[in-house]
Amino acid sequence: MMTLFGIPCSLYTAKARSYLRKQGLAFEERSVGSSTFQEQVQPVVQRMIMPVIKSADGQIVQDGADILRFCDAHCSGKYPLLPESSILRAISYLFELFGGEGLLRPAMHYRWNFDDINLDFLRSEFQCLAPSGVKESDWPSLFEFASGRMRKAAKSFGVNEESMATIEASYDQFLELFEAHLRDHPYLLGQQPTLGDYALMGPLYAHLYRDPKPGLLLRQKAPLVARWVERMNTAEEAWTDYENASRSWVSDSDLPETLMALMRFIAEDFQPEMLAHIDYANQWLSDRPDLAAGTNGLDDPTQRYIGMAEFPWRGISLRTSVLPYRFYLLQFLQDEYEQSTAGDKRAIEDHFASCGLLPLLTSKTTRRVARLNHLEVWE
Ligand SMILES: N[C@@H](CCC(=O)N[C@@H](CS)C(=O)NCC(=O)O)C(=O)O
Repeated sequence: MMTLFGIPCSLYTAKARSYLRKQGLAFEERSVGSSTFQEQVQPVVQRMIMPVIKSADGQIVQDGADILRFCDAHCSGKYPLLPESSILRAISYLFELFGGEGLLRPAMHYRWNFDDINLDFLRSEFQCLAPSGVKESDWPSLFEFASGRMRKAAKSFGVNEESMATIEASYDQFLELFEAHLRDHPYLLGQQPTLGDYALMGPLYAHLYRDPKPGLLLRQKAPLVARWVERMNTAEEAWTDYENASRSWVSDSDLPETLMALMRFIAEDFQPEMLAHIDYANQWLSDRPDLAAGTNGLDDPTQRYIGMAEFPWRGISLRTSVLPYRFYLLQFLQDEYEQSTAGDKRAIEDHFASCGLLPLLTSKTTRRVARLNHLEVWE
């Protein structure tokens, strides 16, 4: 049987877990604190990171995006990972990028800035991280260490005193738009979950549904989103909210207005950050003309950030960590666009342009990002 290594409160593990469950694939979940992970998996993936899967025949795959693609190619799940329409595939890739990377600010803010409500829950959650054999009396100091790292990560994603109110307003807007979309469509693209849905499950399940503070907020403000989260974690289909809805893909020529509204949200909320990160990376790359292919260009090959970029965001200024991993995800969207037929290419351009997303189709880093031996590297 397959093993998924992660923990319940891990954002990126939620993407892989939801995919495995929805596909009806059998697996067991083990902690990254387990001796199996520490002895057999961590030496292979080279860092403490989740999710990781070990397939029934012993293959190890790290990274949410790679796990889903691996399973889509090698396991017989119920649904294809992506629809057939190249236009809808491009949209699904867009939501994979946004789902994993664009909701980090509300996910981190609502987890780490409400200690009076969340902290006891988080202390309990983080116990799953404790390596086997660690004494109970050592849990508090382990929690201090692990939560300290996460609070620092929150800052590096742009969560601070000045940005908090804007993060909350932006998240409210996202919830309103997703709630409106789910009134008529069980999933982002209609009848079946696809890549974009699984990626959205990262922040929406692991933090924003489960943590006490945002969990209440989600149920109060967007009950259909809360039920989508629940539906995304079951193998069986629950049509109770959709008895009269169409059981088909959304039209790829006449996209639902509610989906386009979500795409416009991505253009306003996330695209400026991506473009600033691409500019930063291109300057960084041009400063390193001799950077060897197959490396991350840093002293530590497991390091995930290359620096900090500043950009205007909803009337304030943010400085956030630049992760080459985001360019890796963006490449799937751009490759789909470039490799589609002339007609599909025009349609993708039209849809993206009408949502203000054209720059994301064409803005690139001067070198591509690949994953090699479970790490991000420059090609
Ligand atoms: N791009 C990676 C991101 C994985 C990731 O950041 N996982 C977090 C937990 S949600 C982690 O392992 N953090 C460990 C750490 O930073 O020490 C993926 O999708 O697998």
